[in-house]
Amino acid sequence: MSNGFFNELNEKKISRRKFIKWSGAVSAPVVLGGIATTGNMVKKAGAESAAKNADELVLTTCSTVNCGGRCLIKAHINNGVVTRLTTDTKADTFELPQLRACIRGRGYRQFVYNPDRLKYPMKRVGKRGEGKFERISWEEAIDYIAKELTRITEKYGPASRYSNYASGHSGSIIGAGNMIQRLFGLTGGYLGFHNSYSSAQTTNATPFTYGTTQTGSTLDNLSHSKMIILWGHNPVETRFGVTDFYVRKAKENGVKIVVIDPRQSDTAVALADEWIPIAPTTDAAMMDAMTHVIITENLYDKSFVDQYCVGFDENHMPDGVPEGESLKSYILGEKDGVPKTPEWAEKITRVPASTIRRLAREYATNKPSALMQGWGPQRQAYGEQFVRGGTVLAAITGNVGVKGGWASGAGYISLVKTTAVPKGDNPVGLTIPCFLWTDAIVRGTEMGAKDGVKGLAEEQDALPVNMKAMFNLAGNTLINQHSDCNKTAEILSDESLLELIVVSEIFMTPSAKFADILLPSNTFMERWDVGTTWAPSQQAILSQKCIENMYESKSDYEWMTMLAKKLGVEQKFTEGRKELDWIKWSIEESRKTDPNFPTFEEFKKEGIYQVSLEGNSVVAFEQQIKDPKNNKFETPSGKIEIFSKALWDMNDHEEIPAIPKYISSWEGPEDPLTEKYPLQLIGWHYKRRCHSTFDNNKWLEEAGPQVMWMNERDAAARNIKDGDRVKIFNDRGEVHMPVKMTNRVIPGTIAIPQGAWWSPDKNGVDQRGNVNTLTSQRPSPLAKGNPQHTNLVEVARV
Ligand SMILES: Nc1nc2c(c(=O)[nH]1)N[C@H]1C(S)=C(S)[C@@H](COP(=O)(O)OP(=O)(O)OC[C@H]3O[C@@H](n4cnc5c(=O)[nH]c(N)nc54)[C@H](O)[C@@H]3O)O[C@H]1N2
Ligand SMILES: Nc1nc2c(c(=O)[nH]1)N[C@H]1C(S)=C(S)[C@@H](COP(=O)(O)OP(=O)(O)OC[C@H]3O[C@@H](n4cnc5c(=O)[nH]c(N)nc54)[C@H](O)[C@@H]3O)O[C@H]1N2
Ligand SMILES: [Mo]
Repeated sequence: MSNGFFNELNEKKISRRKFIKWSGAVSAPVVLGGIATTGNMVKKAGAESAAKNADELVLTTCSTVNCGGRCLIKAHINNGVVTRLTTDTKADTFELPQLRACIRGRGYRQFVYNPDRLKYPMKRVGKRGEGKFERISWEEAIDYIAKELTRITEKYGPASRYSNYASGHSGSIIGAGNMIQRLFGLTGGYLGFHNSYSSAQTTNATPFTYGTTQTGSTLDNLSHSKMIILWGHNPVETRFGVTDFYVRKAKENGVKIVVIDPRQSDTAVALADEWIPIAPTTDAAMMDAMTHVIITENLYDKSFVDQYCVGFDENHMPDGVPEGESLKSYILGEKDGVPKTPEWAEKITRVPASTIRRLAREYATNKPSALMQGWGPQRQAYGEQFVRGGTVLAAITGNVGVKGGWASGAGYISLVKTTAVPKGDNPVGLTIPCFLWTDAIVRGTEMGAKDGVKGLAEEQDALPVNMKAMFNLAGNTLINQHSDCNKTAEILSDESLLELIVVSEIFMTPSAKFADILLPSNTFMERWDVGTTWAPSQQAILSQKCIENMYESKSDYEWMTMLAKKLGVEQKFTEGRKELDWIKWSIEESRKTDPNFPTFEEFKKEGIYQVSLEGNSVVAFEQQIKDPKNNKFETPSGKIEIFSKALWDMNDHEEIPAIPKYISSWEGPEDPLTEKYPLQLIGWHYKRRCHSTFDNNKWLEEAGPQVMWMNERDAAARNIKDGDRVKIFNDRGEVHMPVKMTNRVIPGTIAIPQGAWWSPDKNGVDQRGNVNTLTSQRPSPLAKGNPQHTNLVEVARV
C-alpha cells in the first residue's frame, strides 16, 4: 500500500480529499516516517490538511428537538468528528436578531457522543417495562415489526394502529411521527390524533373568540406598547423564537413589563418591572376582577365593543339566548349575586385586591398594551377559561388590531412557512385528542364525540376497536411526559392490551424500557432537515448533516423505508427520494409560495433564512379593525365573540361556559381535597432540558439541578431545610427529591421542573423528580387537553 501511495502522490493522481483521509489514518505516520525527503513533504502537506480539516464548518441547528427556539449551531468538524460547537456571532439588529444557542444547544456534543446512546436494534426478553433486551439485526427487527403489524391489522383492523404524540423529531420536514403515519396511510390507515401536549387548550379556545389561532403580532410591535403583561409566559427559559430579545428591546424603550406567575421565573428576574405571584389555576378569577374594575370604572373601549364585539352586555347578545348571560351581567353578579370584585378575587388568587385594581387601570388606560399569554396557565384543568379571559380583556380595552396592542390567546403568527413531506390520506379518518391515548387502549370502543373523537361517521358512536399497536418514535410521552406514570405503567405492562410497542430512541429512556422492539435512531447531526423558529416566527434554518450515522443507528426514515419495502409499498412511500431529496423538494415547494426562500445551495451557505421585520411587520386583525365592512372575523357572527353561541349550544354551561369565567378547579386551592393535600403543585419547562431530552446530560445537570421549589413558610411549617431530600405525594404516587427553599414561589404552591426521567425504585417511588408521577389523566372539558400543572400534594421529610 505504501508504495502505491507514494507513487500516486508523486504522479499527483491522488485527489486532495483522498489524501486528507489517508494522512489522517493512524497507520500513515508510521508508514511514511522513515524517508526523510518525502517525510518532510508529507509533513507539510499534512499540516495543510489539518488546517483544512479544522476549518470545516457545517451550519446546522437543533431544529428537530422541540425546544421553543431554533438556533444556529456551527459544527467544527475534524476528520468526520464534531470537535467543537459555536454559534451565531453576527451582530444583532432590531429587524434581524442573532440566533444564539443557549447551554442546551452548546451542549450537543454530550448528546451526540454520549456513550449511553442506543447502538443497535433490540428485542424485549423480560416482562414489558422491565428493561431487559437482546441484540438483534435490523433485518430481524423489520421482519418482526412487519409480521406483527400485519397480524394485528388483520385481526383488529387498521384503526387499532397508532403513532404517539412525540416531539423529539418534529416540527420538521421529515419528522418520525409524520412519516410513520404516511406509511400507515399507505397500508390501510390508522387512528390519528389532534391537539398537542403543548397548547391544546389555547388552540381550541382561541378560535371561539377570534375565529382563528393566528393572533398576536410580529414581535417588533412590542416596542410600540406602553406596557407588556407576560401572563404565565417565561420566554427567557422557553424561548418562543426570539421573544425575549424583543421584550428586552421594548424594556430598553421604557415599556413597563409585568409578569404574572406563581414563580418568579427567570423572565420575571431578567425582564420584569413587577412580578405578581398568583395561585395556580386561578388566573381567570383575576381576569374577571380586572374586567369588573374596567367595567365599573368605565375604562372599557365603548366604541370598540359596540362595533366589533358580540356578548359584552345585554344589548349585544346573539338571538336565542336567555337574559342575564352577557359578560357584564356575569361580572356584576346580576344572576348569581356574586360581583366579581377584586376583593372576591383576592381570596381565590391570593393577589391583593389593590394590585388587581391597579393593574386593570394601567392596562386599560395605557394604550396600546400587550397582554401576552404563555401556555403554562392553559395546561390546567380549566385552561380554556384563562385563554378566553385574555382574549376578552384585549378586546374590551380595544387592544386588538392595533400596533403595540396584542390579540391574546394562541399567538401563532408566522412569517416563514416550510412544507413537510405529505402524510397522505388516512383511510380510517378518525382522530383522538392526543392526551387520551391511554383511554383509547383501555376503553377505545366506548370513546365517542364526548371524548373529543373526531371523524366519526353518522352511524358510528365510538371507535371501532381499542388501540393495539403503538409506535412511539422520538418521544417520551409513552410514560415520562404523559400524566400519571404509575397508571400508565400498569396499562403498558398488561401485554393483553397493547400487543406491539415499537420505540425509536437515542437513549434508554423510561419510554424505551416499555418497547417490544427498540430501534436506535441517529441524531439530527447525522441527517438533513429544515426547522423553523416558533411563532411569532421569522426564521427557517437548514439542519445539515454533519457526520455519518454512528454505530448501527439509522434515521427513522431509513428504517421506515426498509419496512415499507417489506410491506410492498416502498415506491409509494419514498417516491424514489432519499432524505436529502425530500429536503430539496421541500425547499422548492417553499420557494413556490415565497420567492425569497433560498435555493438549497444558498441555504447551505447561509444556514439561516431570516425574514426581516422591516416592511414585514404584521398585526393580527388590523384589516378587520380598519375596514370592518370588507373584513369580517372568521367567527360565526363575523365579530369578536366575547359570548360564543357555538359554546352555548354545547349545553354544558358549568364546564364550558359561553363567556370566559373562573371555574373553581378540581385540585385547585378551593378543592376540599386541600385538607388532605394542602399544596398546589405545578411544573415548568426548565432551561437545562428540552422536556425530558438532556436529562442524562451531566453538564446540564450542573447548570440546572433537578430540585423542587418550596417557599420558606411552607418549608418551615414542615420542618424542612434547604437541600433536604423530601417526599412529595398524593393518591397517584410519590416522588423523592431535594428541596430548594426559595421565596421565588408563592406560599401554598410547590414547583418541580418537568421532564426528569421517571425512576421508580422497587416500591414504585420515583427517585429522580418526575412531576408526572403526581399528575392526573383527567382532561380539560373543551379541548380534552392535559392539565399537568393542576395537582394537589403534600410534602414531608423522608
Ligand atoms: N428550556 C426549555 N424551553 C422550552 C421547552 C423545554 O422543555 N425547555 N419546551 C418547549 C415546549 S414543547 C413548549 S410547549 C413550551 C412551553 O411553554 P409554556 O407552556 O409557556 O411553559 P411552562 O414553563 O409550562 O409555563 C410557563 C410559565 O407558566 C407558569 N405557570 C404554571 N401554572 C400557572 C398558572 O396557573 N398561572 C400562571 N399565571 N402561571 C402558571 C410557570 O411557572 C411557568 O413559568 O416551551 C418550549 N421551550
Ligand atoms: N407534567 C408535565 N408534563 C408535560 C409537560 C409539562 O409542562 N408538564 N409538557 C408537555 C409538552 S408541552 C410536551 S411538548 C411534551 C414533550 O414530550 P416529548 O414529545 O416526549 O419530548 P421529550 O421528552 O423531549 O422526548 C423526546 C425524545 O426523543 C428523543 N430523540 C431526540 N432526537 C431524536 C431523533 O432524532 N430520533 C428519535 N427517534 N428520537 C429522538 C430524545 O432522546 C427524547 O427521549 O411533554 C408534555 N409533558
Ligand atoms: Mo410542548
